[in-house]
Formats: sequence, C-alpha cells, structure tokens
Amino acid sequence: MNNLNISLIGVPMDLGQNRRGVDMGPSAIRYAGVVERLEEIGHNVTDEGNILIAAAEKTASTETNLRNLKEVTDASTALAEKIHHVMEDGQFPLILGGDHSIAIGTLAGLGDRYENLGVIWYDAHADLNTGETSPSGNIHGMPLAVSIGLGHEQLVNIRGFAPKIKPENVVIIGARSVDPGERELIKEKGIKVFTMHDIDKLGMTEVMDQAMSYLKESEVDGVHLSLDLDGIDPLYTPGVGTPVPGGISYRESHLAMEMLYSSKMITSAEFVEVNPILDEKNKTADVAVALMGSLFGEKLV
Ligand code: 4U7
Ligand code: MN
Ligand code: MN
Ligand code: MN
Repeated sequence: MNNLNISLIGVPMDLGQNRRGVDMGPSAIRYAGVVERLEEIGHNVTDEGNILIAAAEKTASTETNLRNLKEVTDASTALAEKIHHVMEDGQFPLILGGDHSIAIGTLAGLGDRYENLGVIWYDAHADLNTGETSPSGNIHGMPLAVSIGLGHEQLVNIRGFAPKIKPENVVIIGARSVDPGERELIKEKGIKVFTMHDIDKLGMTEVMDQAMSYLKESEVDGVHLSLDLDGIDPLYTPGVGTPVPGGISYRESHLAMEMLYSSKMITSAEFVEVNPILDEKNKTADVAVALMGSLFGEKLV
C-alpha cells in the first residue's frame, strides 16, 4: 500500500448544517499540505478538484424539515458519480469535506462497487437521525441512517439503489453525543458502537483490534473510513461545527490510523467537518493531514 494511486476529491459542502465556513474545509486541508504529505510517503496523488456545490445564499426552500434537501441531493449525486468513475480507473478515493452530509454521496458512489462494504465511522456522533428523529433538521446528522436505507427517499435512493451498506457492517468509534432516536436505531439494527467509555476502559489498541475483527468476521470486501474531525477531542481539533468535549486524543487517533494502515483493510477514506472559520491557525486541517499521514503509511523513524 505504499504506492497507491490516490484521487483527491474536494467537496466544499456547508448545506448539511447551519454554520458557515465548513465549505472552506477542502481548501484548508490542501493548504495544510495533503498532496505533498502523501507523495512524500510514495503515493501518486491526483487532485480531481472540487464537486460543485450550490451557494448557501441561493438554496431553494423545501416542504420537509430537512435543510437544503434538494441541493444536498444534487451534490451527493454528483459526488457519487465522480467516485464511481475514479474507481473505474483503479484509483483510491480520498474525499475532503465539507460537512458530513457528503458521506451520503460517498457511500452511494462506493456502494455498488462492493458486495459487502464495511464502514468505520470515527465520530463523536452517530449520524443516525432521520427527518422524524432529527432535533435540528441538519442532514449532516443523517448520513449513516440514509446509507443503511432509512430517511428521506430522495436521499436513500441516490443512484437508484438502496441500501448502500448493511447496518451489521458498520462500526462507530468515539461516540459521546447520541440522540434518543439514534439510540433506538442502534439497538434495533444491532449497530456496533465503541463509545468513549469503551475507549477509556479497553484502550484504543483493543478497540481497533475488536473493530477490525468484527469487520473481518462479516467478510467485508472493502472498508471505508469516514472520519469526522469532531471524533477527536476539541482540544486538538477546535475547528469543527459541533464540538463535544471528552473525545479521542491526538495520539490515540494516530494509533488508530496506524493500525488501520497495518491491517491493509482500508479501501477509501473521507475526512470531514473541518471548519477554518472556527479553527485556530488551521490546527484542525493540520491534524487531518497528520492523520492521513498515519493512515497512508508514514513512518515515525
Ligand atoms: B456530525 C445532532 F442533534 N445529532 O442531528 C443533529 F446533536 O456530522 C448533531 O457528526 C449532528 O458532525 C452532528 O443535529 C453531525 C445534534
Ligand atoms: Mn460509470
Ligand atoms: Mn459526523
Ligand atoms: Mn460529528
């Protein structure tokens, strides 16, 4: 895995939530040196540029409580198409967000390329709300539900098939802010969750070992890493829209990425929710790029 052909896809999406600035995430991550960092390791990187996103000032109103439903649907469709095509060319998709609603498009693009795709959802939140359970109407709190086939039909049916992934192939890591409707869904669907309590108690090594064994037992034929920077403690990643204290540490996160690298399981990845307006001197984008270094095989010595 030291000479991958990586396609970088930027998704300057801010319509899945209601704070400005997360649309600048892809620029901040590029500015933090993602291309150079991955090339230094030995990978070939092609920057595919950005997916076109509607301007927040120009969005249509919707009859549902899902904020910017039409624009998020259009962007997800475009992103899914793009991913579908870079994979046709044998490229490893690395997606830069943007708010986490972009995972709807990512998984729609990946979903029909695998029989049994696994997903690692590294996040303070479960992102398992639907229009019915969402306290906010923000679609960035819904992408995992949509991808297992639950939620607004327009989102669920992107690219004409559903669900994109099976609930038993999902592992959430770092959860510490889960809404009542999400809890019910976790129970009902038997979704595997490693909360902060589990990380505190077992340690990150054991959590990652268990997470990876769990996915191996499901005989997944690929694993997508969806990493929300708010999974990490806001001490290290303050530039996120929905920070939650008591998160995963900087070193624990590196360890997790290093273990994923060693496992050779990861077949696509996305880094989301970097918001430069809320950040301190691009700290959060720097952490994102540092973690990508570990995920893609950077050596410490
Ligand atoms: B993120 C929330 F209510 N659950 O649905 C919601 F707490 O992609 C937050 O993980 C969602 O950052 C956070 O609005 C979405 C809220
Ligand atoms: Mn095609
Ligand atoms: Mn998220
Ligand atoms: Mn989150």
